[in-house]
Amino acid sequence: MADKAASRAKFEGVFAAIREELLQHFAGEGMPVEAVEWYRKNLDYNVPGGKLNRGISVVDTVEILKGSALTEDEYFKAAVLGWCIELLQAFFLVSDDIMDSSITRRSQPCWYRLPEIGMIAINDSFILEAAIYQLLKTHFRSEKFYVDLLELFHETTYQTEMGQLVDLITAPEDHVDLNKFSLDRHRSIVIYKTAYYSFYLPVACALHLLNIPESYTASGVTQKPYEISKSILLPLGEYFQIQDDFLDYSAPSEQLGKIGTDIIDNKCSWVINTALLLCSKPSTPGGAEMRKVLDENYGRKDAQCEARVKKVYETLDITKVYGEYEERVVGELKAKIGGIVETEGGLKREVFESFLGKIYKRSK
Ligand code: GPP
Ligand code: MG
Ligand code: MG
Ligand code: MG
Repeated sequence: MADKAASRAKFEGVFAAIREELLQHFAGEGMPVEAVEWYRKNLDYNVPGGKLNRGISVVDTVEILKGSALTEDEYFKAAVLGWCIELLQAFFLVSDDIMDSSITRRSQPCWYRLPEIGMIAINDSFILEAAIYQLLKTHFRSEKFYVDLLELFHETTYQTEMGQLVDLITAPEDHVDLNKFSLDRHRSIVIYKTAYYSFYLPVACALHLLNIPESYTASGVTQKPYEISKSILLPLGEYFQIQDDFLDYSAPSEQLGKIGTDIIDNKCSWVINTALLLCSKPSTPGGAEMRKVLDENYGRKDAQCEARVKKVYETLDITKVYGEYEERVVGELKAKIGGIVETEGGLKREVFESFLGKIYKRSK
């Protein structure tokens, strides 16, 4: 496989073609030039500037599973699906930043924060979502897996919205109650709001593109590739969102490209849940006092309150606890991946090793 920078550059090259295709169709509907330019700016500002892990994963997974170089057409189709996932992500992030009152994203102001954009960002996020189905129709309408792709994108969107709902109602702006939080609640939030679309979706897209069925028998073994992928990718996605939560607290914003808002936003993050658990342990010196500090300062729109919460996190050495969690979960994931039975034309362990390699010890 090409090196990382080269594979990113090739994938980015496809974006230009996709953008022109979307804009041409939009202009073809008779939209005024002003609207075409608005749409162009929406796409350029919100779609290509991230890590592109999700989109590139579709291409990587198709390459690994095929086991030989892709034809130009195979590459292009995989890349279109990859960009559909990046469009889905852009739709989520533009709207998530409004809901989370975030300030910056990908080292630039959030789209809704631009004075000329404001709440038009809500409609812009809808258009980013609609672009997915426009692309799927243009490129996959005649494939027998077309309906599978439509259902996959619709279901994944719904799952993410379910997770977002639970994330938001667990973090009301005007009523802080840390008793509502738990690591179980956290798990259900993150599996739904992050893991399905970030991890299962790219692999499921690749499996459909390669016409791999839901279930088949090879060498006398019944294989369920989608189910097996899910059983590894959902816990992997949980680990990824725990990293996101930890970095929200610990990483400098210049490195992260976004300013953490979880403490101020009263979020049910892995960090606060871990802190609450540690405070409740009789073996933690000063646990009850620290719990009181958390109760009085978490979720307040005040930088000093935020600093007090961070001080408790430091005293509890959350960074060390996170490091231990990371080693434990990576060991468990490696064991799960090692248990995959590889068969001709089916899943390969390398698909999952590649995902794990991309996120292990990430710092942004
Ligand atoms: C990430 O949560 C979750 C999403 C981006 C899904 C949003 C879903 C919608 C239906 C809008 P986060 O708020 O922790 O992400 P970040 O830290 O990047 O803001
Ligand atoms: Mg957010
Ligand atoms: Mg959010
Ligand atoms: Mg976050």
